[in-house]
Amino acid sequence: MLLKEKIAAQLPAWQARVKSLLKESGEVKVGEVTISQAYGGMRGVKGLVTDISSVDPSEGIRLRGFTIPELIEKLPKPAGADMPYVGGLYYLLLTGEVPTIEEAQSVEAEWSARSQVPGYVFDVLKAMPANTPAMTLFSQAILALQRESVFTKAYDEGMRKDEYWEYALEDSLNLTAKLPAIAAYIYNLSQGKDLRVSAQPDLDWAANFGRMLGISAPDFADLARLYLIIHSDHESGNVSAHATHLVGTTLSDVYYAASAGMNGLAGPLHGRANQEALHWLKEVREKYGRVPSREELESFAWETLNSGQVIPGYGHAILRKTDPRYTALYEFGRKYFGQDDLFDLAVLVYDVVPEVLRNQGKAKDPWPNVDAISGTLLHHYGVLDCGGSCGFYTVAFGVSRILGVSANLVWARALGQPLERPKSLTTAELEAIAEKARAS
Ligand code: AMX
Repeated sequence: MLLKEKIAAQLPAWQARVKSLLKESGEVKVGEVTISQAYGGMRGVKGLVTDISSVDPSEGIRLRGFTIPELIEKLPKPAGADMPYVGGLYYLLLTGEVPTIEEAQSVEAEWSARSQVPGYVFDVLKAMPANTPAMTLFSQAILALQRESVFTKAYDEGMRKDEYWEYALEDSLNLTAKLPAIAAYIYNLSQGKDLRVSAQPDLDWAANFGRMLGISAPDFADLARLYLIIHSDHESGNVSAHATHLVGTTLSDVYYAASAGMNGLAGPLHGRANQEALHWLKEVREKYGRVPSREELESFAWETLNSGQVIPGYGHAILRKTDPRYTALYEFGRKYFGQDDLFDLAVLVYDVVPEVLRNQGKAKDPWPNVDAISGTLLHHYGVLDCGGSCGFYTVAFGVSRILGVSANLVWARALGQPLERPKSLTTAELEAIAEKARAS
């Protein structure tokens, strides 16, 4: 398999690079941890490594060094499409090289060949009560598939350490290949339909996702490609990436680890913010019966803040400027949509809410993240969302995120990243450290 050959060829140089860095500079400090950081969600603690993506506070995401506009320009596209093959992005994440069209298509072909979802997975989902949250079903489906893990099977048979990554790669390919069909089944189930749609081999992974959701608008395949590219990775400290990595370090396989990551993505401060943001926009529209004036919107935003809630889709733990993923989706909507109430409202919110948040003076980042707008694009094409924790939109985010987090797992196993086990302290120990610092 092409991906395996590419990674195998790169691996000795990477292993030597990491070995020499650790040998020569292992004791060099990369930062200090303060008591605020220990108590404050470890913001800014530099304790993770990934070469797959990086997030600069002002510039936002780079995947293997490329910004989103660069990815759209450089990655190969299906004939007649405006947006690239997601298979090409996955190739880039895993190898660091921009693929040729044939290389991108080889990933798409791998996915197509591995896309059949075993019937028992659908049976598990179908057995759940009708109002089960979509993210619970998604995580359950991934966990149900765990019995297919070739990594765990090979481990049981005595696989060597230097073979771990090859089996992790097999698991990543096998799982990601099936995600569109699993997600679409969950979506259709939420609409009361027990529809098991198989992938169509002449369509790429993202176009298949659109087709399985039953969305026939021709531009939806391009939106799906863009959406599934931009949500794939956001360096390693975000909750879905970190949870996946953490679980993977125990040598739990890609299925166990990705399922854990999806449980983190389901939280309202993380991936579920995409649904929360859409609902917030719908509430605004419902209250005023139209797109409101700036003054009305400002007053609605203050009502939200004064009731102790966050404005979903705004703020970020790392970013300090508008999220480029927001910009990419905004530009897509501007290009493809005529008038669309919710999209237009999301754009007006961008004009009003940052100033409100600045005036409130709490959020370190008053700018929109990807979730402030992403729901309006899915909504535009008729992807239905039942709301709250039940909603499907976070599942769409998860389909993409597993590309990045599982690519990271492959490299974590390839570079022998060990069991993650930071040290915790008691409050009394922190007080003693503080006392000593005061005295000196
Ligand atoms: N609305 C209201 N208050 C906000 C806010 C927002 N959008 N963003 C931050 N704040 C508040 C925080 O709740 C915190 O309040 P507190 O002091 O009373 O606890 C204060 O501002 C300082 O927070 P921060 O340091 O700026 O942010 P953080 O790193 O602790 O949290 C995040 C980051 C994303 C959780 C936060 O900005 C937030 O809750 N945003 C809304 C939810 C959201 O959009 N999440 C999606 C993020 C992207 C993703 O993961 N998909």
